[in-house]
Amino acid sequence: MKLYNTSKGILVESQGNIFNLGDEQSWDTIVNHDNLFGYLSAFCENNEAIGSSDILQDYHLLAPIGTQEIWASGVTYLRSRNARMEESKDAGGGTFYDKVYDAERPELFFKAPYYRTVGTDQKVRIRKDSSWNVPEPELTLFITSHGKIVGYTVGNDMSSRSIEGENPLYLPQAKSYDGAAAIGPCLFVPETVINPNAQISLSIKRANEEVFVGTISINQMKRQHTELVAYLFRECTFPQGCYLMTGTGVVPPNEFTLASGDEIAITIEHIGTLRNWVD
Ligand code: DO4
Ligand code: MG
Repeated sequence: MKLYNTSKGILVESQGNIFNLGDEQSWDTIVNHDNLFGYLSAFCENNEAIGSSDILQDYHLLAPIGTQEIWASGVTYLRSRNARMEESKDAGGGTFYDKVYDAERPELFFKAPYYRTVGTDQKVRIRKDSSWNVPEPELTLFITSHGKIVGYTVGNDMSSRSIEGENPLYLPQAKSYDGAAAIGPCLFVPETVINPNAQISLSIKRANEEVFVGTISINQMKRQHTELVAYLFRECTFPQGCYLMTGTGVVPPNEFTLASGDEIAITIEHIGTLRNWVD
């Protein structure tokens, strides 16, 4: 089942049909159900579909978010650990990233509030004071206020590698700025957990030519999703639930940096494609 936030209301896609959840409820109240799959299934059973999945093309999709915060975890894949060690070796980062990859406590950081987040087909940004920029394609969890993972979306953790590599203490500036987070195109709400063999793929095009492509399977992640959530919820409450990006396992080569106009497409099996352009 998939939940879409659109300019004309909130839609559910179930078995090839689209249902409209109406205007009475906000995104925040709809998604914060510990049994979101059961809640949406009951809605679809008791209401008429407004059409087949084809009608989605007539809607303008918004980011699947209300007032939730987006958090992120890092260095959860070996590829990310190696890339960070390399970029920050002059700042002594070699040992920081190695340690966090093996430590019991994961790296968690605040990524973005909803107003710094964009949806599919919108523009992401690179910082003007940054010379080395990449997208980070990440499976993103939706967690209810009780700490239950009930959905998944595709996330892009836009990052400045020059700022992060200069000094690990600059991480918040490398990661959090206007247009640094993208999520979408929908919230995927399965009956059980997402298939661990699901593939994440990243394609970057410049003037319609593919300049980078990479894939990783989510089962290559070092940590469990529940482990990340347990740490995040230790000392933080999230009245409307929250999003958590789970880290990247796809990193373009060091000589690559994003440019204005680049098209970034991130696809996660079962969820869909998040497509953004660099401003
Ligand atoms: O510590 C740096 C950020 C790591 C990150 O964002 C990732 O691994 O995805
Ligand atoms: Mg990341």
